[in-house]
Amino acid sequence: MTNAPLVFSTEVARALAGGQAVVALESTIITHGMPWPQNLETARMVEDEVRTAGAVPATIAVMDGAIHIGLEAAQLEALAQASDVMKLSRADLAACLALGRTGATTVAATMICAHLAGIAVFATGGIGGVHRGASDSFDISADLQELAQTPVTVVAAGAKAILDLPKTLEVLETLGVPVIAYGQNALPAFWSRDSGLPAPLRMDDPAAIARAHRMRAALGLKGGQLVTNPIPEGDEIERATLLPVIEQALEDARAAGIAAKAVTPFLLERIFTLTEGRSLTANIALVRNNARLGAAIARALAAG
Ligand code: PSU
Ligand code: MN
Repeated sequence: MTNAPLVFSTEVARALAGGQAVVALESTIITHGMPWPQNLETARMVEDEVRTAGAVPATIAVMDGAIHIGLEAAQLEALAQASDVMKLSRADLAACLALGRTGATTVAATMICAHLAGIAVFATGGIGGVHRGASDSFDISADLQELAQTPVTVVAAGAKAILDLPKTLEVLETLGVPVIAYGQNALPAFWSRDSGLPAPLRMDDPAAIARAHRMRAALGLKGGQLVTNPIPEGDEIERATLLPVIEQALEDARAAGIAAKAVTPFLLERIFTLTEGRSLTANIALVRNNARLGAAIARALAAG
């Protein structure tokens, strides 16, 4: 058991007590990844997607000195409109709680909280990774280290094309993190289905992903799995369309001197503007798609 200050929503508490399938959802995508009001609409749609697929959603955030596992409707709305929300990773989760501040959990922090709560599956949009120019900036997301040490299966649409994808794969391999493409050979690249890189592993069935999750535990292996789920065909933005936009956004970030935690939110916002909102539409579609796959994996795990 844990001494962590966890507060469960009624829906999630009941599901966990009954051994039902539960899917964790992050909150940084709400506070730092999407503009108001689409952030709230998306958060609600993603939760409903999980429910329709037969699992219970647990959106995770820090509020009022506690880690909330599952947010009530009013809490979700308050978070989506809040300003001065901390973007939490492993480094600042405890500090945010100690200070009584409001914090949104990134992939890394959501994995920590999900594991404390006994939730094994987590669906999101994209994970953080090795940033372009990391050999100078040393900017490598803490999400990668977390995947190496916390036993949660994370469903994402790949790493964002704003990152250095080959280096991200190399670091994941070094850290012993399985990177599984769902239903195809290629690693997906968030807004596009194909990064041009082969994924290290492929699985076509949620039950196989659940078996591999259990097998890692049986072998005593630390860490989670990264499942990369391609964005649905009708929703993707071709790589050729995105690459110049990404170059422009990176150039704007350099010119504005953006660093550290501000990089990813800045780039997402610039790409949203430069694609006249198309990137957001695609982002919403892929998160919903990941919620469905996460629910299927959670159901396979709950079925034993
Ligand atoms: N996926 C999205 N939008 C986001 C993120 C992921 O579709 O905003 C967030 C996640 O919370 C991820 C974080 O953990 O970006 C990575 O931030 P950084 O590069 O600073 O580690
Ligand atoms: Mn970073």
